[in-house]
Amino acid sequence: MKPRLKQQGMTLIMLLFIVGLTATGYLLHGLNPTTVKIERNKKTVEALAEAKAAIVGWSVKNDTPGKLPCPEDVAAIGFTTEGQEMAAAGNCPSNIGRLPWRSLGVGDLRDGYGERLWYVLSPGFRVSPINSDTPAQLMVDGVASRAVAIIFSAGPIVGGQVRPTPTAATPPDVIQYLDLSNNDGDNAFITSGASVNFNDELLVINHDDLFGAVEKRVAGEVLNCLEIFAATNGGKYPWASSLAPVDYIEDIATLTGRLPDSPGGGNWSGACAIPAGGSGWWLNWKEQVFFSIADEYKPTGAAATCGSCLTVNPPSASADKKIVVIVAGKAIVGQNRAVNTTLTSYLEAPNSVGISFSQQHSTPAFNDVVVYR
Ligand SMILES: [Ca+2]
Ligand SMILES: [Ca+2]
Repeated sequence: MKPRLKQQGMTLIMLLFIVGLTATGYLLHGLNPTTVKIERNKKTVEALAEAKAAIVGWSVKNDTPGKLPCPEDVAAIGFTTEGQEMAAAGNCPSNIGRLPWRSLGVGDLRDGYGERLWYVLSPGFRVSPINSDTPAQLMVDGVASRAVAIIFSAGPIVGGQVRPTPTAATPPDVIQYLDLSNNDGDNAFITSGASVNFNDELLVINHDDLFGAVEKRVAGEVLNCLEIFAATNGGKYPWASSLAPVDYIEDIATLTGRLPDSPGGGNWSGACAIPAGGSGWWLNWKEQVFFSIADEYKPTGAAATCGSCLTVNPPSASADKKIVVIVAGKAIVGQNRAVNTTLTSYLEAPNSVGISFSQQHSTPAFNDVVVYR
């Protein structure tokens, strides 16, 4: 090889070496501990959010709206049914355990450390009555009634934790995953602690997260039942049951009140979600749901034109609504549900007057869920 060519060859090798070093540098930079931690945290945050949406969705679609699933059935670990919830007609054998990912339809959901998520539900969300006034009983960081459920990412081991591969015979022990007072079996949880013995990440499902969605479903089911009734009754709706007494009997000439158990003297349609005789899941809700019909669409009305119907403002000042359905939401400050014979115990102005109505975002001072046609 000529000296010049040899020199060029060496230069090329040096160049490749430098390029290689630079590339390795980028790779090392890509895997630096901070970046890895950010990626792990991102995956954990996404998994927690997906689990939360799935739990709320499960409750909304349940035959008993507002009910929460039990944790994982540990007897199914290692079997094709792994990830299903504990079977329980009423209360769960345990309120804390791993997320029942299969029952929730989210796949084998893992946090940023490859661990399955954990989950705890509040007492009171398995056995009727379950409705807007069912209180959240989980305390978080000393705040009472903070959560109806909590989802946890356990993170890697801390302190003296040991995690053998879980099996049905040796199910995962909460003490080996959740930390400090999060694993002591009571209803109080914490979101932080000294890093040498605490690394749990928590996502809370609060009362509004759950019931904001559940109440919309209930309102929709009721409106659907009333629409089905009208479709087979000349476009006209049933009379309401007056506020007092609370008997769910249709009262002639009553335009605003609760739903009667026997509209028009019969049952709600089999195509509608309210069971015959006003029973089943509806028992949990019927005291908290009201409706109002426009005079034109009462049983003795003409059902011809909405010249002067009901107003729901916002969204509109037009008196063009045939029917309004309102789910009360939980009692707000000043409302006493023990007094169940007056609208003001349930609804906020102007809905509490029962003549004209308003649809608003939920706030501490207004939480009626209003739907209409
Ligand atoms: Ca932990
Ligand atoms: Ca209300």
